[in-house]
Amino acid sequence: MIKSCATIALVPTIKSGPWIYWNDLEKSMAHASSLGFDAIELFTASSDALDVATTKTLLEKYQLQLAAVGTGAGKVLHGLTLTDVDEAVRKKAILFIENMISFGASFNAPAIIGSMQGNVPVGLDREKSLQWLAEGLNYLGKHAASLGVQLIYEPLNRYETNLINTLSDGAQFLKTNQINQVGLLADLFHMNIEEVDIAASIRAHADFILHVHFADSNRRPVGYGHTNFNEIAKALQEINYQAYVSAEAFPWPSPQEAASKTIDSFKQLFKN
Ligand code: LER
Ligand code: MN
Repeated sequence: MIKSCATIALVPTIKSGPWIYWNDLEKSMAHASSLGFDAIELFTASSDALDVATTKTLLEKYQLQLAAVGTGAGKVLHGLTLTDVDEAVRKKAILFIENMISFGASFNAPAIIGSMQGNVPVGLDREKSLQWLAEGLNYLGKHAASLGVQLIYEPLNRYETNLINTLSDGAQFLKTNQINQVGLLADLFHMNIEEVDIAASIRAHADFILHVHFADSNRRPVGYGHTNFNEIAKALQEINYQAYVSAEAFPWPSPQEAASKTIDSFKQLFKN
């Protein structure tokens, strides 16, 4: 069964971005739970931003799963990426993500590597950046596997990275570099910009997709843009996708209405 999820941003210094709920963990969980969401996805400042035992108690109280943890704060707050030209920065990026993987593993939740992949800097050989990315993902994938969790790599649109923008390039990259313990994230907002046919790409890369970010063409909640979701939902059902569609969308027009629109669209599309 495909499961519903809403994102919660818990980094007070970050004031805007594509997350449904903001800053108050318990209030956000109570609201998501009251709407019938299956899970939450967390965006935290670091691996020790939340106490594991307290978070487990809240998940239990509100009958929610932790679907995934984002690692992007490593870049936004500290400028860390896996492809920085400075080896010391790459090492710090790996450690940041490694700790985040361990935090997620306490809940059996995978970590997501999106913006922490970085970019090929102007003037640098693209192959060098891809080699650093492969080394980082390989090492981190093994760490995740040793803790019994998946690791999720996310192709982003061209305005956020010049490394890998499509599921096809992502799958090819993982195969070529024999990065066997890492799968892909299908973010429907990025895919709306980069893919020729979103549903066809989902079908073609079924074996790689571990997580879906659920947002409309304009990154508003599903139903507030012009993406045609019927074909996409059909494709996810056809490939027997069993994980989360997680609303990583702007809190528009408000967090509560964004959550509500998301769950209505989810129910309509997946009828479960
Ligand atoms: C960033 O645009 C994004 O989609 C995130 O999930 C990656 O950190
Ligand atoms: Mn995303």
